[in-house]
Amino acid sequence: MMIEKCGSICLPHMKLSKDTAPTAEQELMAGMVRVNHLFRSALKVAVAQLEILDEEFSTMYDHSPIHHIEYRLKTMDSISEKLKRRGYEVTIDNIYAHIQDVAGIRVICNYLDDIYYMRRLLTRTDSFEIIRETDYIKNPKESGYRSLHLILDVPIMISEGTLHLPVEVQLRTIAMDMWASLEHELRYKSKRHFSENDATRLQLCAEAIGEIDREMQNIYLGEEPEYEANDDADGNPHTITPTVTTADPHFNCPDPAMADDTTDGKKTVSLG
Ligand code: 0O2
Repeated sequence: MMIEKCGSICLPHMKLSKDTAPTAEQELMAGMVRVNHLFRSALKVAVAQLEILDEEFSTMYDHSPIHHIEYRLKTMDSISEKLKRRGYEVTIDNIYAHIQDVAGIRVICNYLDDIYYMRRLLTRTDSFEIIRETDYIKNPKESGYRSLHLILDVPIMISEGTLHLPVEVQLRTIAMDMWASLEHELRYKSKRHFSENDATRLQLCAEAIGEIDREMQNIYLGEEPEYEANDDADGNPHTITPTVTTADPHFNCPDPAMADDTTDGKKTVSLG
């Protein structure tokens, strides 16, 4: 399932006078049309590749790592707001220099391992290089947020030649996606007051979801549970006891490259 969340803008829709020199504002608007077009193109290329993989798994194999894909172009208002929030002037150069999530894709995976499997598939050829990687699964954000964020370098072919643009890919499980979407709704969209207590409860929900993700993975792989139900001292069969203690309490990473990752989970690969 594909969900595109944003429409396009184009030059003919803008009232640019042919007789007078364009104002700075008109130049900015024309530049933004180009930004929109170029990042839309990069988004299409990356999404097309993901669709190809998704189709291959659905038609050729029993299991597809992809549950569904969503994608969006950041709105110009949102780009301007982010630049200002970071202390930059709203210029076309600053968009290219400082905003790496103009084009964004969310890949919702079935199981934890699928996330790292998709990462390997996306980056094992020369097509897409990882510019920046932040692993919020190994190192969740303070809010409890979990996802693997990749900024990919995506080449597009335009009339002037090949252009390389960043595309943000957020990889997460269905459960992580449920949490992120409801947390966002509660924190920013809901009219009710968002309290410190709400934040703490959401952190606990995120931890519980992390455990559920690991257990679902173990069930799928036919592995022993990390927890087992025991009778408690009074004979009530509700106590949950850990059966496995791993060095990494968050996730047993299947990718050797990831296992060698930096301790804070943030890996930056220079474009050179
Ligand atoms: P949208 O509409 O999803 O694009 P920034 O924090 O944006 O200044 P950076 O490096 O992009 O800088 O931040 P980060 O945290 O690595 O990634 C930002 C995106 O991750 C957000 O996008 C969200 O999609 C997601 N995200 C990060 N933290 C949380 C969180 O605590 N809760 C939820 N629900 N999502 C989170 P945008 O830009 O906010 O919006």
